[in-house]
Amino acid sequence: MKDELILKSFEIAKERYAAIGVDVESALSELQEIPISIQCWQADDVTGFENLGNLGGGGIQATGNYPGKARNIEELRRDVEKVLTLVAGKHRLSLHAIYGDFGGKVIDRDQVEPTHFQSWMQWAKEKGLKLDFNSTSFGHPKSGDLTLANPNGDIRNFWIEHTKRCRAISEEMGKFQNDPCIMNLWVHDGSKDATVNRYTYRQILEKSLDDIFAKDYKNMKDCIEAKLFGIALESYTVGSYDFYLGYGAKKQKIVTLDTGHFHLTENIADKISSLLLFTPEIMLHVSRPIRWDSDHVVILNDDIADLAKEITRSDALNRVHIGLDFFDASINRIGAYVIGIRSTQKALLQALLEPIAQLRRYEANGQYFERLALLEEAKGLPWNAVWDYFCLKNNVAAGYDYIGEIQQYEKDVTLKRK
Ligand code: RNT
Ligand code: ZN
Repeated sequence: MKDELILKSFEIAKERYAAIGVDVESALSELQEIPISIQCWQADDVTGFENLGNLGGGGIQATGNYPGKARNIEELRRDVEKVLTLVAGKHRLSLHAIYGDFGGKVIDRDQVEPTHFQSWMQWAKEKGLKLDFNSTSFGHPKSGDLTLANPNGDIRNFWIEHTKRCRAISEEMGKFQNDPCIMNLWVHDGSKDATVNRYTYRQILEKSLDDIFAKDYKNMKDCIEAKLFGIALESYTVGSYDFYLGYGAKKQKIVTLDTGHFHLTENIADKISSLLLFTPEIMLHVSRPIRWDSDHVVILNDDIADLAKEITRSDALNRVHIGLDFFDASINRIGAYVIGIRSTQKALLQALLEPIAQLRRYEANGQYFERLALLEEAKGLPWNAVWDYFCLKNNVAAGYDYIGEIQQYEKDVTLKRK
């Protein structure tokens, strides 16, 4: 796209927004500072680099076999570096425990240590990235249907040990990067068919969590992620939303809202303002469920637009961590990342450009026709001209210019991976 055209459109957009009381420059500087926590697992279809052989399962599944997935740490880093050249802003990378630098050795999950992530920390520092972390309960011989909620003490303790170690790793990451590492805890625990022990498993999970969280850390933050159901675990999920909301409110832990983990018509955006009142912060896993928790690439749809607006309307950008959680193995994976990250940023930009002062005046006056009319008209304001300018200013491809760059990378790099 021609710079001149972007600049011209931007000047007009700025005037249009100013007329409705919106300061475009301050929206831009806010957007510049919002980090997106990028999920490492889109690059390799959630396989990881353990030398145990990922068994899959655990209620999740990447579908598709598009060529060129990252097969090792070097390839994954290179892909992420490419992605970063196509998105503006300073971001974070979210690692799962199975992505450690195990140097060809077999390191079981109850043996993971900060040293296995040393090279990640170093690399991230060089790239200006901060790291986040996740314990990994799936894809392991001991995963089964129950991990932290397992009545079998041997299996349960194995996973408790794993999760404790993941917290210690997160603490080291946080210390190293001088910024708290956000550690997400999600376990698939549940039952395919009717269970008569709902209470028992939840009681066990609560105990396991208490044990895991017993140690206080300064450089990491804990998040707990609920889910409606997993594949082959359709009837019951131990860590349901009620469970983690209750636990989070009681123990002041961050609840992770994954946009694919609710009934499809449930409004996730509406949860923001409630959680902010009762839990310290919020972690988001932005995803796009199609008919189920399918983890499609995030696009700029109403769900994401509403979610972003609820964050800015609550003035909570500093209390909501925005992470992505999609993994589509059926399309170019670099492209998947770039679309998902940029769409999330677009939603945030739209939210930052909302003529909120005027909308609130209307509402205070009981002028509901006017409020609805402005909400509708705001959708058509030239936010996209502001977006293109944001890209230009950050020296990344504006508009659809990134398509060609990704095609080139595919030709030069990913298609050569056989
Ligand atoms: C699964 C959860 C979880 C995972 C990642 C890989 O349904 O959303 O967050 O997707 O940890
Ligand atoms: Zn998730």
